[in-house]
Amino acid sequence: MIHSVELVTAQAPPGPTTHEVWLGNATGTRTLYKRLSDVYTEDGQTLNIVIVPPRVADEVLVLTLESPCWVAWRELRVFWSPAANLAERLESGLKLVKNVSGFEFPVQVTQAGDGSGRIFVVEQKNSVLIMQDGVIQDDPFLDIADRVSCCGEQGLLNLAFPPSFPAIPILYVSYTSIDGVTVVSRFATSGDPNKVDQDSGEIILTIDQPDAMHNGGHLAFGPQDGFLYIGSGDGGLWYENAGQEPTSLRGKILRIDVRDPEIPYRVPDRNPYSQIYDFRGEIWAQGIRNPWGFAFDPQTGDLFILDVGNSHREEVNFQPATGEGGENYGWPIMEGPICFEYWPCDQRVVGLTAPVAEFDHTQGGAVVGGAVYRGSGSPELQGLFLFADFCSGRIWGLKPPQLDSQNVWQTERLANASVPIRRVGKDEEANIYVTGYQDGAVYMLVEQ
Ligand SMILES: [Ca+2]
Repeated sequence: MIHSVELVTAQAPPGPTTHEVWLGNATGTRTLYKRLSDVYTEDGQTLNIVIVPPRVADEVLVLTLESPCWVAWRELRVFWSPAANLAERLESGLKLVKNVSGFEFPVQVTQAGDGSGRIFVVEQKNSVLIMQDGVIQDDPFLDIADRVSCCGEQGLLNLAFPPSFPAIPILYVSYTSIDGVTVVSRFATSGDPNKVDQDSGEIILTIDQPDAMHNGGHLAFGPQDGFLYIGSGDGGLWYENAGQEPTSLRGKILRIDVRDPEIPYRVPDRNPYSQIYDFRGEIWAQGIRNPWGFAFDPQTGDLFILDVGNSHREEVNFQPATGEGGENYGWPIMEGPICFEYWPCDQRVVGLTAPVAEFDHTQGGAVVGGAVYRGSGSPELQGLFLFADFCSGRIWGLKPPQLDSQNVWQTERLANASVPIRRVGKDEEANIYVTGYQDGAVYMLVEQ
């Protein structure tokens, strides 16, 4: 229950300003609470807004409409008292239960598909830990502190086990090198299946990064083709055009064949640009900004790609399993359905693939994920793509049209975490887990 909000202004020069305060009601809609018109404000001043009567709200949005030159907020203080658990107000019938805590900046939860029951948790700084029967094992599975730079958006970012694991005991990781370069490397397990041979690391692909932002880094093997898919961010320089640049590996989804251990990788013949001059053959799809996750439906082979937006829209993109690659998801020409203000947008009718779901920043600030639910415990989740918002901890399910009575894409909020969520993943039994980035916990999504 929110009962007051204080705004400490940063402003130059002093003068009249106009603001609106909007409140979210925890069911996905927000309403205008108050408009403050032509109030005289100056730098350092505190505006006090009393909410009478107090309201249940899960977000406060302050919209500044007029100012002499610029206004920002040194602080936004929200005063509240506990209300009923907001998560219980959702109709999904799901909740998050803390499974294990004690991780440091966990950025991925995954499994090897080898029947061992192990859950692998990637810590952003440099290591991968094993969770077995709800207990974190003392010895790390992998620790490559000697070659990883962290943190922010950099670090040890992802781990993927190919379909041939463990018959061929090779696995793949992506990380930011000491020099700030994105690296995809393969490692072998040692004689101990719970331990990677630290010296076996072999770099197979590097992507230069001009900036510390937008590294992407997600890895996954296609369930039908066995190829390694790599999510590559655009590098973080808004004035570049990496997402649309055919000779750049940044701002793309890449697809490579890593099955021959004698070579780093091979470009599959059927990649859309493998035979086209001036295109990098590794490119599977382009027009991506910062894919903080993508996931295949293990049953259909369909691919869901998340893309973190700039200042307007968060996206979920979709490629059916029958697709042949070459999609252009728009960035930086478009941000979701909106023309990006810094690039000419007259191409928008030509060849761009729009997201199947998108959110403004009152709903979510950075989409992360994800996993397609194919478990047996929750029939209502069957075939849904589950993903989350890093900033608010909201977790959504995206239902494809063929599962919807109105034959349209539907998004439903399934649960609210109380902490930022950095990844959605699953174990071998297809149970869904999320990683709490700040509290270092792994949570399981369960029926109420
Ligand atoms: Ca897009």
